[in-house]
Amino acid sequence: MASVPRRIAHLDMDAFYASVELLRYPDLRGQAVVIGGGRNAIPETLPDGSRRYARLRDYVGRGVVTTSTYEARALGVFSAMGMMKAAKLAPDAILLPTDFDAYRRYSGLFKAAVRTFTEQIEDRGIDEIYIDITNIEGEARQVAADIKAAVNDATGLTCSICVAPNKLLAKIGSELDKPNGLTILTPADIPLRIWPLPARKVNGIGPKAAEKLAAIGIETVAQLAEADLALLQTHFGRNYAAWLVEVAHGRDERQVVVSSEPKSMSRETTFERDLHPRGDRPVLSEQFTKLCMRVGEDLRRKGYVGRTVGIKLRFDDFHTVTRDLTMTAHTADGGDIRRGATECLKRIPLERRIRLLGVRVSALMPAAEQGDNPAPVQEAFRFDEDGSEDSQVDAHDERQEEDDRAEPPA
Ligand code: TTP
Ligand code: MG
Ligand code: MG
Repeated sequence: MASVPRRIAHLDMDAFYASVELLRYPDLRGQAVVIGGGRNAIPETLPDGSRRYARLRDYVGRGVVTTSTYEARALGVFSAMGMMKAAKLAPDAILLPTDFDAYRRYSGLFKAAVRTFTEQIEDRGIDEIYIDITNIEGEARQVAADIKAAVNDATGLTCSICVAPNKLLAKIGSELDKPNGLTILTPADIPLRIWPLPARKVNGIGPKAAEKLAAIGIETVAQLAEADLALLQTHFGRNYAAWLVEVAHGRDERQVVVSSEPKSMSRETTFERDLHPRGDRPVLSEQFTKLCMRVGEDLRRKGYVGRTVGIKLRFDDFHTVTRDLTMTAHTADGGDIRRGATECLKRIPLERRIRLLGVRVSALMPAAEQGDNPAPVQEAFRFDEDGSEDSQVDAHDERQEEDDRAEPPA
């Protein structure tokens, strides 16, 4: 049975962090702006209401540029460049601090806007996704235009989209007409639009492989497409050589992998020595607060809010008890989580030393889908049977040990 040709879109936000900042500082539109400063790059509001911005030339330190506006790129300033080096190229560029919470929020907003078209979305990071639009009715160009409009309505930001027969081409294509690009690639476009590109534009050909390719005279995708398979095999091994030939011809069968939503997020800690519920109360209380705050940070970093707070206690005899409480509204606030967790804690008789303490928030939803809900108020308590076993951790749980701190996503 002949299968329907797939239509895979890759969407990538334009100058993402910088564009989010311009929503907040619209007076900077059209200027060279660089994101990556610390606290001392926070703009100063003058008595007359105008703002004074930090300039790149005043920057001292070892920071790197996270991103820059297209105006700054025209001066040679790009992501990952050292800020001092960037200052030499664009001394008058405006410098702003990074605000990951804001970028995460807008990331959630644009993804939620795309989800109104389809659930067939693969999350590829803070500002990009693959979308399988095969089953969305309409011309590819129209579907892409509709998605771009929905993203713009939800965020005020522009993105670039390429629709292609597979992920490989869609990813390459979304860069071709940036910013605000809308690109359609068919197999017939490969010689004209893909082959002239440097080989490193292919996702999966990293700087090292590109260097090795250059050493054997292969700079462009076209040269790769013409290369002798045996030659590639001697330099790259059978598998990678075979893959190189496939990608040079724009072939890729990978499916869009729909990202599963986490069911809960939790933090737990096992104490170095078992703690006494009264004698060690100050330490316990401090650890308890810390866990609640950490879970709140995890939720905010990943862009979720949750409605059910749970705690877990393991005693020195390894007996484990859990309790949870559902609140009236979703939250990602450490203080709210602590209040809920404290209610849970009150329901556990503390008669033995404590070995482990854990805090979990479940009943999650993306923060972007939360309206302006009122602060959560406790509504009802739900108690597990006394002496219940450690609750099963769901396969999708974003579970992290206390000392295993994840870095913010790049
Ligand atoms: P990109 O999508 O690579 O870049 P961009 O959105 O800024 O610009 P473009 O229009 O070319 O897509 O990365 C998304 C965000 O990730 C970017 O705004 C900042 C951050 N980032 C870093 O922090 N360090 C980096 O080295 C890169 C490349 C990006
Ligand atoms: Mg981008
Ligand atoms: Mg990107």
